Amino acid sequence: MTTELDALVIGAGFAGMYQLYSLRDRLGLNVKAVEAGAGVGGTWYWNRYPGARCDSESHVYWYTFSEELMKEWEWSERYPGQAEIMRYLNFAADKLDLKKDIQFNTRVTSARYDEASKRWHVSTEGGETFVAKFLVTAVGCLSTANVPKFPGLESFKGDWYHTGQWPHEGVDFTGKRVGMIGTGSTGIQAAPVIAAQAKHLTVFQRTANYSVPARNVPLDPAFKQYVKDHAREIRATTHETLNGMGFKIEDRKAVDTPPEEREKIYEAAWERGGLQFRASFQDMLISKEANDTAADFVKRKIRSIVKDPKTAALLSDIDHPYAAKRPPIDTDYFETYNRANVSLVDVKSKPIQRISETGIVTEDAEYSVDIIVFATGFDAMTGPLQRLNIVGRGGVALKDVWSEGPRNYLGLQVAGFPNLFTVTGPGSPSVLCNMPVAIEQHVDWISACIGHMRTKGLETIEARPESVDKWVAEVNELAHKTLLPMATHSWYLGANIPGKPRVFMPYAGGMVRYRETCDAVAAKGYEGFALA
Ligand code: NA7
Repeated sequence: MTTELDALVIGAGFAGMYQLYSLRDRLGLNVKAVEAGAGVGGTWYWNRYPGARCDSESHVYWYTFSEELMKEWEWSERYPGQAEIMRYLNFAADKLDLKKDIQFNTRVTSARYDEASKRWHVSTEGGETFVAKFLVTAVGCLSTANVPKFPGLESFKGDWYHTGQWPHEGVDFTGKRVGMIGTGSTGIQAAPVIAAQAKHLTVFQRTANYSVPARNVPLDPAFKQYVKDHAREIRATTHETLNGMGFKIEDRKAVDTPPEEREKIYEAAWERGGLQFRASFQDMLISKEANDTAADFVKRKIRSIVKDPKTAALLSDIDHPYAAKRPPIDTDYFETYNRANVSLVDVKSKPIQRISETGIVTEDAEYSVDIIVFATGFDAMTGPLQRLNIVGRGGVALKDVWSEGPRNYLGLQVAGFPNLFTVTGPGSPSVLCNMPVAIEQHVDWISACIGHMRTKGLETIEARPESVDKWVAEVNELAHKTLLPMATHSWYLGANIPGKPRVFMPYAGGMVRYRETCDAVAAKGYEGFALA
């Protein structure tokens, strides 16, 4: 079956839903979205692991393009849990009447640009074809699960799961010995919840990680009312802050603050909890000396919480600056190691070698487990795009154009791939920003661009190769003005996937500057793009 459209959107998470709404209801396009899952939700549809919760506070983790939506929805907790986010996205999808234009259970297998007709031909696993003038990918940054290729996994007699492909019916850990590999944001959220149920939890840690308490609480009625009354101001704040959050980064510098005062500031931030910890000082991510003060504070906290000195030493032996990798926030993560049924295994000094029929084998021991949980992250940012098998003008594949790392203009368009837009693509703030804010900015820009083309009777838009060269250089330069590339094993750099080129992928110049750049490009008639 072939369906002809003005535009096809791939994905029905936060990004795809808003893109569908914008193109359909604001521009009046004939548009559909296709989605691999059986429902809306994207990342939150797949990541149902125990403890899955957003690290952005609920009053900034939603759509803000509609005051009506903001006033009608009420979050129940400081940080929204996975189930509540799913309820929210279903509420939004129903309210905007989106589901009738989303084809679920539909996985895209390839997308090819046909030069003669100037149309994208998109094929699905079910054998369907969509032919569309515009193709917008809204596939998320963290949707391609990374299961390390440990030999022997197929022989494992127990059950194993990746956190990003969690069974909808849940997993019962009662009476089970569980081995969990990975201590990123996911493992840090999951460990306390699994430990509370399992007979024993063994955590396999390769890189020790910082974490700050989230201090999640139910929201009181006064705050809920405040959010309703200040919807507009909340949106404005998220547009003014570096990372699209609801809090501002303090002006003061850690290096200029006397140690005693600095300690009090960190202590207060630790008590308040959340990602705001990194906003304590403006120099935290640009000066190693400043960062060391934060790193030292968190390491001392870890050692004060964890009672067993050997475990405490392993957990606090952190080799990268604070927040150079995505900083997790947690509920009782370090406290979990004080439970009698939890143990930590260092797989940095003694790496995992294989999986046996009965468990996980490291260089010096075998750990028998009934269930393995892979909290091993994702082929981030480029992975979700590459698995679409996109082929542009002249039969050139995206995988070849990006063989040495992602190359695009504004994180939005790739040279040689006309009328293809990538929402929160590499080279845009995306994962360094509160995602819904980054998503709304991209969708608004893309929609305005398509609207402009229609008004002017233009057929195609394509990033110019020289704009791509400049943009790639700028993204790289901005990253290297920060400490972010110092976490040499982070997924920001693609370093978690063996063989993946090491290029710092997100735009580190902040959302405000990025928004201004995109607006200026549009105002100058889409400078740097070729329009025909
Ligand atoms: P992350 O942050 O990529 O964490 C994955 C974890 O898994 C991390 O601790 C890895 O250690 C570990 N890992 C990966 N491969 C292996 C192997 N082969 N052996 C041992 N350990 C391994 O993914 P998350 O799902 O936690 O978080 C992703 C994002 O989702 C998060 O940042 C938020 O933005 C939301 P490593 O550090 O590579 O040594």
